[in-house]
Amino acid sequence: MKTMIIDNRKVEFDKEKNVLEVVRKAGIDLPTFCYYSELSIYGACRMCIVEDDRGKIFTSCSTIPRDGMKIYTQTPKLRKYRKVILELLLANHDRDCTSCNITGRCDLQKLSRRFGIDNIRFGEMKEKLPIDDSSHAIVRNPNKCIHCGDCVRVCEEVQGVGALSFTHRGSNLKVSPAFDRNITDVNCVDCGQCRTACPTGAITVKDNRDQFWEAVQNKDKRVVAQIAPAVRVALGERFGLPPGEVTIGKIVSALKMVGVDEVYDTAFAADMTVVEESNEFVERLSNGENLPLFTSCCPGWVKFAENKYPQLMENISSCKSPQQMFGAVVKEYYKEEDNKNNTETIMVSVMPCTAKKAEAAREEFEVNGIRDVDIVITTQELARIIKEAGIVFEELEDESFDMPFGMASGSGVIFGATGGVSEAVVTRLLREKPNHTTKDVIFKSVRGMEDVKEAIFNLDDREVKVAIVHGLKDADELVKKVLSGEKSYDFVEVMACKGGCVAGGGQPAPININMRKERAKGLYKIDRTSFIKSSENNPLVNQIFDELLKDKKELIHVHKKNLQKV
Ligand code: HC0
Ligand code: SF4
Repeated sequence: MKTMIIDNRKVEFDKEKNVLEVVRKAGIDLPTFCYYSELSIYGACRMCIVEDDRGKIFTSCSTIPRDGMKIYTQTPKLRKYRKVILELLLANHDRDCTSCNITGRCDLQKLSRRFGIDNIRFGEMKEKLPIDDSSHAIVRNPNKCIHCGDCVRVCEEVQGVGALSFTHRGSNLKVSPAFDRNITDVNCVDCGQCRTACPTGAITVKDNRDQFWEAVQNKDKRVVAQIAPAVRVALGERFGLPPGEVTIGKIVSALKMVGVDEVYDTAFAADMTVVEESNEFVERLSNGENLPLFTSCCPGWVKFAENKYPQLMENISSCKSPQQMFGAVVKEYYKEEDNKNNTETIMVSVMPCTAKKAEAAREEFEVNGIRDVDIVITTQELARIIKEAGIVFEELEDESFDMPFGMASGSGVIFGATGGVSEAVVTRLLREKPNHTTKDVIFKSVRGMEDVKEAIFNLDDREVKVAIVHGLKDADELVKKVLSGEKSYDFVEVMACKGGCVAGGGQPAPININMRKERAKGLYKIDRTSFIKSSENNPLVNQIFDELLKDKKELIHVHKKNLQKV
């Protein structure tokens, strides 16, 4: 085992890829703005500097650890340098902290407190730059940017989109879309992954809390909420609970307390999607058309495909995503009553995803002037609503979902983790053909965090090949292989964010691999203990198909028009 001496203590190391990781292993929280273990090393913020025994100062994130190395993490020189870096950053930073969207969670604010920056000796900020709030998903405030480049690298290296880059030079350096355009005028897919990496308030989630409060406080409106699968395993983190802790009963209680009339589970609509999408899949398998079938439930992926692969539009399932299906069904369910009583039903979605805000706003999700979904709030916004209302979340009693849409299968819940949609569809198809009992093998191959997963099963003596990919850069590579004929599949599940919705752009952040795994584990735990295992065994879903949707299947389908191409 190799060793280093850190602050006069011997520390063993093995596979740590840089000095910073060894220091952190030794239990010392070295500050950084621009270090993410999953991204390339940029070494720009210089907060992670250390000093060696000859007085040389260097960045620990970009230095490979060597056996016998002797370093110090807290010396008078290091302390002085870190304070100057912070002062310089603050001098160029819009310091309206009291009204900042992420006050209390901002790394610049936290480190300024930690290093005791009580006054800033350097001049005032230059003129303020315009805020870009053109997107439904995110808001960019360049006045709060510290040029760490985290958003640029996530968008390029993980998502393969490259919507953001460094522009201009010297003191005019900034991060923005090319030619200073608005984010909506470039190929951004609204995934919000840049926001999960941003250490300050330079990129934040678009805030729809005001619309939420207006709706719940209007007595003429019936406010119906749906809660997405992944919210229940992450919201607790904002209240001190560990990632993966299931808090769904408390979430229902909290929504009721703030005035929501009816609370349902998006997993119910995920069950509907499983039934409808597997019918569509079996039909395509039998006529051999438009294969592979690509899933349609992730709006970040759908927009990415529209921008880059318009030729795939016929391959993407025509099923609406569960969010939109649920909205359409609830609005239809209450249509007559609302018309008779001159009332209005408002559908609020609580989602882990920023792209769901943009999805809900798309032109095609409106039937006869009625939108499927009216307001989308993220896990983050719900946490703030709960805090604003003064609710002590940790102490809430559990409440159950309302009826008639309050029952979901375990299959519907695992949609929130990568591989979940495929597992649910395969479960359904195999249940109908009980002779093909290779289930265990298949399910092991669809779960987990590998970048691309594959599963093969037999259906009516036909071999069916499934691929699962998460993170758009990996999805892009897989699509290229499919289009070139290098790979051949029948069913492809794509989720834009690494890990699936559990790591969506609206979840508590920053998000690391351990959090993704723990949140996914929480969903699988619900599946294990759920009363209904498979979507087609959900009696309420069957009733909706037999009655409400009997001659109205078009309500849960969408024909993409390639509207958003840039
Ligand atoms: Fe997901 Fe969904 S699983 S996309 O990740 O399909 O956001 O959690 O709600 O719509 O159900 C997000 C999560 C959803 C939808 C479902 C799907
Ligand atoms: Fe890139 Fe996603 Fe951020 Fe858009 S929302 S800039 S696609 S990371």
